[in-house]
Order: sequence, then structure tokens, then C-alpha cells
Amino acid sequence: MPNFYATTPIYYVNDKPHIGHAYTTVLADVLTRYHKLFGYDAFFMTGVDEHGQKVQKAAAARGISPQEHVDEYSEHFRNLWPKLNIDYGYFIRTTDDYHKKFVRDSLQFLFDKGEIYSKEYEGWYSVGEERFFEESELVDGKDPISGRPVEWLSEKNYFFKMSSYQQKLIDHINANPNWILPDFRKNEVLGFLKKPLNDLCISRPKSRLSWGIPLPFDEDFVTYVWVDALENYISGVQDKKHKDGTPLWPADFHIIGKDILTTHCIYWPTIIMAMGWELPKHILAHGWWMIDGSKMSKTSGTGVNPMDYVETYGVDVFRYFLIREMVVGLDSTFGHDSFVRRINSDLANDLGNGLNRIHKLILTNFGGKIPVPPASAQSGEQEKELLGYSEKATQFAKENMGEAKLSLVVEEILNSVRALNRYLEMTAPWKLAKSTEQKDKDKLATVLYTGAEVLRVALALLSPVMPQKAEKGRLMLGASDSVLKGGETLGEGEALFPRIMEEK
Ligand code: ME8
Repeated sequence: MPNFYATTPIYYVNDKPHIGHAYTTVLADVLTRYHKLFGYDAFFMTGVDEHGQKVQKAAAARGISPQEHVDEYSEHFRNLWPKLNIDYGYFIRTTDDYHKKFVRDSLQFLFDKGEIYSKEYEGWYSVGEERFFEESELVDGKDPISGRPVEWLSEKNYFFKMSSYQQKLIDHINANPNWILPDFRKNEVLGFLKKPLNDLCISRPKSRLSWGIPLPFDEDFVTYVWVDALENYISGVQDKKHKDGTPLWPADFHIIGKDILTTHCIYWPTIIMAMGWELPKHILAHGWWMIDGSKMSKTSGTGVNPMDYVETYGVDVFRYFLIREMVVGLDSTFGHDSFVRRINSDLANDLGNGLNRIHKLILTNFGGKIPVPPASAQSGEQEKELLGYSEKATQFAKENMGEAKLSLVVEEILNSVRALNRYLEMTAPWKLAKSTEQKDKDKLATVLYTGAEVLRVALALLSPVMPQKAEKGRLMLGASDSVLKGGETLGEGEALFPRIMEEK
């Protein structure tokens, strides 16, 4: 059995989760479920990033200790995931003792190996991003990422010799063209690596920031939150194994948003190289959900609460929208109208209609048992063509889930459903049902059998995206897990995908 281990970023607990966090976690869940569907021992880890300035500030603003704050806020994330039908393998918190020990041990190792040195450092510091910027990196004198003001700071700090791994990193990227996905993000990283790489400041003086993991070799400093956070991907699974006994690390996929490309494609791999660990196999950076031209987030006031959509329209429909609408890699706009349009056209019209028609026709014409197709059905050109769509979708899903082209996978599946609806229009089983001729009766059995089989495959292929709805659909169609034989008894009919009637 092949193995699969994916990760999501661990989210800052300075605020409650919003749709961006929901998206990445749903994506990891869907990708993991696709691997399970195709026979992998698949596992994914998510969790929360609990140290650093943002969290310390959030706690101070609430007048409570950072530990009290993170204990409470980590639950907002942990409690959301089951509501989004997310089946993670492990949830990591960076304030857990085993993680802190892992980070301290690794830093001591790097220090002893001569990879870390201290020096007096001066530079422009952004509180929002928790990092120093070069003068040349500032935009209009401000933090180039958040656009917020920066302050001039001078202090002693510890540095990791990141620069000495620059060439090794470039060589790795060139030798493994699929390492960073999509391709244009790889080029962005290579572009960044054309300039000389600086060493990485890995400490914060406790006088300025106390909420962090103390450096093992100098307790007056805490670890820079990114170094602490990135190591979660290994610390969280150090004692876990795949069923065949192999360790989970190295991860197959780090799934991240494009905002944290540099930390994952430069900081993290150079730390790994210095530690002598194995590199992750792929880093997949998706785009942003935007609203009114800005990135959705809590701080920019453009957060959409995913639970509002889940409560109103149901979790599976919400997951479907996220996966179908965003082309992995590119930005997408979250709009209520596009949500309604997408659900009504793909799910209510195409899939829902196809399913209800087939279910009803089998119920009224074959007493609720899927008809056994007559021998002539094997050779029908129309049927071969239609079943070809199902085969294509299955093949496409197997080949493309690896690069997480999930919007395209879903579109291929829906293509098979649309082909089915066209086939129904052409063969008009409701007319065949009225005929007394044997050849029409045979054709009716063929049409309804073939239609049920196409839907069975489509629902199985959609099960990673919509686990509950797909299961209900499977039961409606006789609960078969393999090619229909005919004779399976249908389950109760149900309108699985009601049309959203709202007009704006
Ligand atoms: O960066 N669209 O945490 P974070 C899509 N703790 N995805 C979005 C998004 C949007 N508008 N907004 C956020 C951190 N995300 C660090 C990570 S990992 C070792 C440490 C998602 O809470 C996306 O996955 O700011 C992005 O990379 C992540 O949330 C950032 O979450």
C-alpha cells in the first residue's frame, strides 16, 4: 500500500478561523481522502501556531496570559474542523512540551555544529510580520507585505547560516522541477534566490518578546516563531508510523497559501539541510480567496465566517464550492452570487437532476431494482461513449490528484454527469417506458442501468469532496461499491441537492 502524508500550515491563534484557513484545511482533507480512495495509507496533520508576537499581543489586548489565550483560541480551530467534515490524523499545538523539546534539541544541535552565531543587528522591524526588512525591501518606507509602518531596531541576536545553503537549495529546485507547485511559484522562488541570501535571525530578546521557546544555549532569548512553527511538521509525527511501519516524515505535500512561500521554500529547507533531515517531497502553494479585490482575512475586516455558509447551505455543498471554484495556485473571488450559481448549476441541475431522474424511473418501471442490462447493451455505441466519460474521470482523478488539480478533477466528474443528462434527453426513457415493444423495453433497461452506473462512479469520485452527500447518493442507488450487476435494490429517494431559491 503506498503512503501519503500531507500537512496544512499551523494557523496563528491571534484570531478566530476564517474562510482562508477553512479552505487550506478542506483542500488537505480532500487530497488525503482522494489518496485513501485510490488505495493509499493517507494521513494529514493540521494544528495551531501559538507563540510569537501576534499571539502575545492578542492575549495582552484581552488582558489575559498568552497561555490562557491559546488554550481558548486553539479550540476555535479544533472545534471547527469536525463541522467542516475534516478528518485530520493529528492536531498539533506548538505549546505542547514534546514540540518545545524538539525545537530546543534541534537548535542545540545546530549551535553545536557551528550553524548558529550571534551578532549585533540593526534593521527595519515589522511587528505585523515579526521580521526585519532590508532598506531596499521596504515599499514607501513601509513593510512590503502588510503595508504597515516599520521601526528601526538595534539588538543582539542569533543567526542561522542560511546563506551557506543557497546553492544547494537552487540545485535541489532545479533537479526536482515538481518540488514547488505550481510551476510559476517555483520560478518566483528561483527568482528570489538570484540575489544573495542573508542569514536568518532565529532569536528574539526576551526583553521584547517573552512568549516563545527559550533558546537552549541562551535563555535571555526566545526562538523566532517561524523556526519554532516550521519544525511542527516533523515534531508532530516523530512517534507516528504508516501502517507498513515506515515513518511519516518526509511529508509528501506541504499545502500552504502563497503568503508563506518564502518561509516554506527557503527557511525550512535550509534548516532541514543543516539538520541533515530529509526534505519534503512537494510544497504546494495555493492562491488567496479575495473579496472586493482584497485578501480575505479577519484583520482586514473581510473575513467570511465559513460557518454561516455551512449552517445555511450544508457542509458538503460548501466544500464543493471551495474545491470546484478555486484553481489551485490562482486567486479566486468569494462571492455570494457565484456560490449560488455554482451550486444551482452543478449540483441542483446536473447531478441532482440526473440522480432523481434515474432513481424515479427505476422505481416506477423496475420495482425499485436496478435493471439487469440485456446482452445487446454491451455493444451499444451510445452506452460505450457514455461509460467512456466515467472511465476518463476516474483516470483523470488518479493522475491529477497528485498535483492537486482538484477543480479540474471535479469538472471531469461533472462532465460525465452532463453526458448522462444529454444521453437521457436523446434516449428519452420516459417515452420508452410507454412502449410495449420488446426492443424499447430492452433499451429502457439499458438506459437506466447505464445511467445508474455512471452516477455510481461519479458519486464515488465525488466522495472525497462531499462525503455525506455521496454516501446518501450511493445508498439511493443500491449501495454498491463495485460495477453494478443489476438487481441491486434502490434506497429511499431524496432531493440531495435542492436548488437555492434566493434572488439577490
Ligand atoms: O501564516 N485565502 O498562519 P496564518 C486562502 N502561523 N488561504 C488563506 C487566506 C486567504 N484569503 N488567508 C489565510 C501563518 N489563508 C503561520 C503559518 S506554518 C509552519 C505557520 C490560509 O493563520 C493559507 O493557507 O496567517 C495561509 O498560508 C494560511 O492560512 C496562513 O495562516
